[in-house]
Amino acid sequence: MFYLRTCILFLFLFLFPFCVFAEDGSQLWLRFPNVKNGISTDKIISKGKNPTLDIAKKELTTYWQGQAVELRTEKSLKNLKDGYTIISGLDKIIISSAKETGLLYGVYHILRLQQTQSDLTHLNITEKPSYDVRILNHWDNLDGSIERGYAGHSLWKWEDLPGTISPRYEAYARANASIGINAVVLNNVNASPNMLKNEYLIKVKALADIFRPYGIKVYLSVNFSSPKVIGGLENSDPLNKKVQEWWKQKTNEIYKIIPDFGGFLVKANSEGQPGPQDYGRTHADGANMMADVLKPHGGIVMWRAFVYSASPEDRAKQAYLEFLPLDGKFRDNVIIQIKNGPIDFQPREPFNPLFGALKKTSEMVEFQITQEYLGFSNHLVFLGPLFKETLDSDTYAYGKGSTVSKVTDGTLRPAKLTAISAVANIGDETNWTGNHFAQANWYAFGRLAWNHQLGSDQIAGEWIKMTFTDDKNFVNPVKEMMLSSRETAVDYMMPLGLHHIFAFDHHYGPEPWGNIPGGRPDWMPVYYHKADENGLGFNRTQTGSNAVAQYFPPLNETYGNIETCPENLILWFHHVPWKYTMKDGKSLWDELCYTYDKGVKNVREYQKTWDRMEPYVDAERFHHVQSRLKIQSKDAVWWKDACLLYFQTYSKMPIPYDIERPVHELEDLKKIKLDMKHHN
Ligand code: BDP
Repeated sequence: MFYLRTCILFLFLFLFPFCVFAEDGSQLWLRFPNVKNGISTDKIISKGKNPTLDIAKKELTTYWQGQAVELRTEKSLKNLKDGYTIISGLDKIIISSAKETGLLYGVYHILRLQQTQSDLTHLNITEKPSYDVRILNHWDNLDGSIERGYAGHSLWKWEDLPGTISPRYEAYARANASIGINAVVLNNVNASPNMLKNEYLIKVKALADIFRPYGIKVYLSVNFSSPKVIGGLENSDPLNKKVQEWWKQKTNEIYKIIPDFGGFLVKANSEGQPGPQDYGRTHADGANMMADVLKPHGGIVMWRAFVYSASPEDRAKQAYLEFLPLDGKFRDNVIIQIKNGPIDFQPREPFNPLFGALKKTSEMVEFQITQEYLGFSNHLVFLGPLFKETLDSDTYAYGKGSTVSKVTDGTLRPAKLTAISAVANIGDETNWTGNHFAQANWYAFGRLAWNHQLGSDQIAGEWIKMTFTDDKNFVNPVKEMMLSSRETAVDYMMPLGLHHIFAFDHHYGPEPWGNIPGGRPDWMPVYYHKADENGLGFNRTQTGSNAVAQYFPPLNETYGNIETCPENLILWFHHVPWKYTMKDGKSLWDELCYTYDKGVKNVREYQKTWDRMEPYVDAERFHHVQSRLKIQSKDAVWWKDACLLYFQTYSKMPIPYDIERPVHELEDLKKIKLDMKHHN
């Protein structure tokens, strides 16, 4: 009996805490591992009652261990939007904001300072967000699948809503609020018209109600053909009065159900989606029709510039060619949502030349957090440096210093509303993102959307300390690994400006030989790398497609001249002879070999680094990451062998002897067909 009781006591005392704090990644960066409780309620000074304030207070009483905190709403701080100030008083910290949401953000700020062991004395902080709308785009379908999702099924359980509310909805909202994300598109840009049916709007309302206290507004992707498909109209022509009326009624209905609804995201006339061009109308006709009905409610239209057709024109040029003539024709509540690069979320692209080119139209960046082209959730790739690279790129649109961030955040071209978006990597897996390290990409997007001046180094550091430990023996090597990981992925996948040479359809793994007879040329890798016996790369200079002309001077010259083109983009802009001498004196072919090899070697180093981290990490996450790194390592070799052996059939040059020899046969690699159909 005694024995039994001891056992039960043992189980309770020792195992219970582990059950409660299972290190399964579900707590993201909000773990607060050493905090038992926060301050008592009498140490929180605040007037008024409001659900957002209640959350802020609860976070403080659960996790904040410092001084008393005063939460002040100050109308005079309106210019900070939903930003805030944090000031150390004599015996308390004062957080002030014009909005309750700002106070909540301020609370997360001090919690972050606490968890990252930052100095908490003499605080004098002023934070103003870089963008007004900081939005995640979920590519979630109504059947629970996620387009390009690698972390399980959709978080939104449409069948159970609105009756059953998963606790993860609130956990999701809280995670977003903790990094300043204040908006979400719930459904796939390849949108089902059914999304707008009343039965779904009621489900959307249930989510909006949960998100609201966390400062998050809900938006929807809409299918341009909705009036015809679910409204029973003859067509969906934006100039048809009945169509306009349909959208008006539908929009009114939405706002009746969700009074603070954010607006629509639209993928039109792109990859088979319907759009205004089906009726001989322009993108502006389509976008404005929606903007007009949203306007009275304060809603916006995010109209995507990701458009291209199977035309002979270089795909990299098409969005610019379509949208430039429409500059100034859009309503002021339309924002053109532009992917960071001109093709499609590749490991490295130059920035999209539309940034800064539209002078009278609002523009916003679209990033992809989900790693469609970066090894899914198997590869450890920290995207902070990729996001920064685009945001810091100088477009020269208004002279030197016209970075993508400054042409989109209202600095150089005042905009009524500024926004930034990214395709989410979140699913219903316990750790949210499949790979524990992929959580860092969600985190990084949120932090940069809030403040695009932050460095990747700082963001990675914060995330590591909050997610794992602040032990510098862990933080330093892991940070180094994260910061180099994007370049490493570029190196073993598509170095020197190579792009779009991955496997067809699912996009996992290499397929540089890809060239399906009768298939759309612009979906084939050979269209993009143009390997032949002379060399490699896409000639986008004046003697080629002249895509360089879409960039402002001096960039058009810099990119257009093989001598001045940055080498990390050289094959994007030039068809380069195999024996061309690169800056380090190597031939292009040798450079390619060494770069692929470097990529592989770095992943092997990451494995070693991670194994050395075992003492600092819980076993659960340690083994999970370890197993993913093994996959990444194998994949890196696969990429290297596939690309080098294939390109070698053109270069006819030897692989330098001091790099690892291929371990595969090209013919075997060509036979690999992964069963990973993606659902459209
Ligand atoms: C491509 C994806 C496709 C998306 C499309 C888009 O492969 O699944 O629908 O982007 O952004 O990269 O619309």
